Parts: sequence; structure tokens; C-alpha cells
Amino acid sequence: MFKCAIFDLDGVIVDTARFHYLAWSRLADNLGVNFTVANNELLKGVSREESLDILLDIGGVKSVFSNMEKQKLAECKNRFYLEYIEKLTPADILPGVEELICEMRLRGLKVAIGSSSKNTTVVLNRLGIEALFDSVVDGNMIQMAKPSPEVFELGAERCGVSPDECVVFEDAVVGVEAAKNAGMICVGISDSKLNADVVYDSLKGVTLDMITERIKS
Ligand code: B16
Ligand code: MG
Repeated sequence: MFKCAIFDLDGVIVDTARFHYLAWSRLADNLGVNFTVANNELLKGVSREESLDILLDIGGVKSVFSNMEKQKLAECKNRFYLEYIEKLTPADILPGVEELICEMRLRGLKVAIGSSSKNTTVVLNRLGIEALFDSVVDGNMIQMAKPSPEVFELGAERCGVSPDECVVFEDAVVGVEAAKNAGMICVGISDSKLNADVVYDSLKGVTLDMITERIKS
């Protein structure tokens, strides 16, 4: 049924949301902004620059900073984040992910990454799984962030398949929208509601046949 699977990185392959949260809250503390775990949910799948705007908006200080100052703040958050993800190891790959990717590869599917993160290469290196992917498309290669379909369209193009031959795995509302905007089937990974074609709270024990059966029914 599918010729290509495109995996989001943060929240699907590895739980980096806690590190993004630690880094954003450290920046928020420095700025005197109260930033909560619930606020962090709004940043899932959203680019670094847009995330900063959301955080500053929450603190009511969005208009206080010039574009250059905002760039410095985003760089500062990223330094914090890079410090935290140094702790990542292959043991942090989420349950079921490697098994599903290996099954897909054995069955002849192309497998790609479609992530908003500009740190994708660093994270994949820490996890030791770069070799599993035919193509890696990340935030450094696109003009428009999710919910634009660009990241997934480029992934499909690089794998030599058309959008209707792809299945996307996403954990974020904007990511599911991006997959839909690309005309792709989307598997949501979340313990809360997502507007995907099917939703699992984890990929543990999930096989390609299970997914295709659920989509057909
Ligand atoms: P960075 P994904 C997204 O990755 C994260 O979900 C989001 O929280 C983050 O702000 C964004 O990447 C940008 O990340 O600062 O590392 O470039 O879920 O699209 O894999
Ligand atoms: Mg994600």
C-alpha cells in the first residue's frame, strides 16, 4: 500500500520535548516569564523562531525585543538545548520505532525523516540511527515550517515517490496538518486527541500490517 514512510523526529523517534522544555524554561526564567509544561505543548512541531514568539507572547513581552535580540535569545535557547541532548543515547529511542523501521525496510519501503528541528543531525548521531534513513529532511532545508507541507513533500521527492504513496508519523497538531496539506496519510503518535488517520499512544508492538488494516477499515 505505501512506498515510503516519513517519520517526524522529536516526539516520534525520541522524546526530546522534555529537553526543549528545560531549555525554554531556563530562557523564560532569565526573562522573568512564567513558562509552564502546558505552555510547552504549544511548541511541539513548531519552529524555533515561532516558538520564541509564542513564549514572548505568553510573557507579554513580544514587542520588547528587536529582531536581532530575538535571534540572540533563540541562539541562547539552542545552546541550552544542545547541552541537555548531550545526554541522549540509543537507549532513548522510543519503544517500537526501530522494529517498525526495520520491518518497513525489509519490505522495500523507503524511510525518511521529516523534522522541523535544525538539530536533527546531532540528535540522529546521538541515537546512532542515521543509517536507517534513505533521506533526512530537516529545518535547515526548508523555507516554510509545519503546517506547511514542504518538509514532507521534499522527503517524498528525495525518496522518488509521490505524496499519495507516503505515510507520515507525527506527534504534533501542526505536523498532522502538514501531512494532510501534503496529501499524505498520517499516523498520529499521542496520548491525546490528534486529527490523524489513525492514532497510537506508542509504536510499541505496532506493525505495518496493523497500520494498513486500521487505515482500510
Ligand atoms: P530546533 P519535530 C520540532 O521537531 C520540535 O517538535 C519543536 O518543539 C522544536 O521547536 C522544533 O523542532 C525546532 O527545533 O530548535 O531543534 O530547530 O517534532 O518537527 O521533529
Ligand atoms: Mg514532533
